[in-house]
Amino acid sequence: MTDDVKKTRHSRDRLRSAAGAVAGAVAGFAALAAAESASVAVRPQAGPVVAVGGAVIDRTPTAVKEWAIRNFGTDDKLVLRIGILVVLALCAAVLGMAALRFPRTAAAGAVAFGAVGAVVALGRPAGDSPSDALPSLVGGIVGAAVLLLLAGRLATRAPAPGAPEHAEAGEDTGGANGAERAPSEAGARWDRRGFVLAASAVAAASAGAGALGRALSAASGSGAVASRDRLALPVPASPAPPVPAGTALRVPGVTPFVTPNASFYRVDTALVVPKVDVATWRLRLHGKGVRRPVTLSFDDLLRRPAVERDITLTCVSNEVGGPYAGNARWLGVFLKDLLAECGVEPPSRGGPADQLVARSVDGMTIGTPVEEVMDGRDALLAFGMNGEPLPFAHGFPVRMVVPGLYGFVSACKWIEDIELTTFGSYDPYWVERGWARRAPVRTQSRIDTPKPFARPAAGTVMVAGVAWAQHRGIDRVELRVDDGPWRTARLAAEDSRDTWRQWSIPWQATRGSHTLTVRATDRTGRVQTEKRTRPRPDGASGRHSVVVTVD
Ligand SMILES: Nc1nc2c(c(=O)[nH]1)N[C@H]1C(S)=C(S)[C@@H](COP(=O)(O)O)O[C@H]1N2
Ligand SMILES: [Mo]
Repeated sequence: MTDDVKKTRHSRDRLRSAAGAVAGAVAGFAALAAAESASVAVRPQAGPVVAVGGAVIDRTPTAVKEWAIRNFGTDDKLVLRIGILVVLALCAAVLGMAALRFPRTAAAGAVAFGAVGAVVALGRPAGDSPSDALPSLVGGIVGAAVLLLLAGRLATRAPAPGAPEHAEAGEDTGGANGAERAPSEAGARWDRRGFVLAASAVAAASAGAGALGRALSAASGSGAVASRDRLALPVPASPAPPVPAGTALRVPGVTPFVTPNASFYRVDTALVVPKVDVATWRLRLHGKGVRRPVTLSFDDLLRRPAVERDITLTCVSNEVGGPYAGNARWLGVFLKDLLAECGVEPPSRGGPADQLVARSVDGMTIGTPVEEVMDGRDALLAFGMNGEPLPFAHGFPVRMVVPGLYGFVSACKWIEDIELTTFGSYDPYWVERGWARRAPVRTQSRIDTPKPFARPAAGTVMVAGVAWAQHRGIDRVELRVDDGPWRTARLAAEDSRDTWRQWSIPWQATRGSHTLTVRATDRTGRVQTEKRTRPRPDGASGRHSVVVTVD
């Protein structure tokens, strides 16, 4: 054999391996399109990407989760999805190359992948219906079929005696439905044109199925969407006290006093936002010391006096100076009244339950101290947010909001169950992952303007931001420039002790680089600590600093 012929064969083999990888990728794409379309018929959460993604989220070590939130912020879910797709594509390519030699084994591998997805989907919260296994199984089978089909196009056949060695295209190689084939033999040929045609056809069909699936899934939540559109919010029997004049300072760049729904931060573990139809929604209240357990419909809630309150919500994962805080006008009903009607007593009056565990339709569990919920603060079962029904992303139709507690111990979205229990006998989701059982909001203050590394001109620079210490209230905010003295900022009027306060202070900026540091004092007289801690387990502490260069 001449060197030239060897080289030709070698490159032909390489081309065939590459085609194998492409076959795998196409099969993977087809599998995914089939599975995701099938999930429309079952439920969106049963799709393999969402199911596996959810399982990954639940099993990710907290340190990695914190790192992801720090680096990707609310894009973390997108990054996770892309990561899953990349891993899937790599595995598919490997299966495709394996299919060159062992088509049936590779096809079995594809089915096994589907089976793994099915098991994961069944293990997801609310994945108790066997139909949740369907999308992944369909995907696995479609993937296997496509793999066999394309491997057939790639199968080689020894040249007929006397046939020209380099004839490659235009022959029918007969498919891979025969025995496992031998590897590329000397002078072996494969059906290049047939492969390209088949692969393109499958890819096009998958893209079509994927697009159709997307369109259908957009339509599938339409019952819930319509129920939200139809919802007329009740007029509050107890309206929010009028917001005093002067809660909003006129300083460009300061965080607005009320956070519009569209820009309200979102933190949750849901890869697909649950879309619950109000008509079928129920809330069950039961457990230790509940003398009269109830199951309420949305209409039952509407029959109770509606309460409207301004409450600032903050996330325990927020780093010092971070964005996970928002202030909204919530509309709902008092949770304490409902509990009292069901015969619940707080622990201070002898009630046997000290923890209230809220469960959501997506299986989240959030534990809140019964004492705090019943101590007179405005703990709400909320259905309205800034004058509209809760947005789906923020918990439609009903969520909890408790002033003074971080969201992970109080603000269950898409709530469907409340169980009275004890801290000793049950650890909810975040506690199992190393977060605190009890977590009152820490006093925090943030510099919104100037931004880090801004280059303001020398002269008067307005420094401004917000400070919060929900349910205690903010009494003072001070700013320090470099190592200078603390100077008291002007505080905007207080709406309530459950809301944040804007602050501002003019600074005579001189040329050069300067560090601005802020600290707040709450109504108990405690100055925000300078001790820096990470968010875990019960909220970041420390003071926010911003470095600017004055030109
Ligand atoms: N069902 C459900 N509720 C949830 C969560 C979640 O992951 N799932 N996250 C909690 C956390 S950590 C916070 S800070 C708040 C955030 O509420 P938001 O997304 O409306 O701002 O929701 C809480 N309620
Ligand atoms: Mo949170």
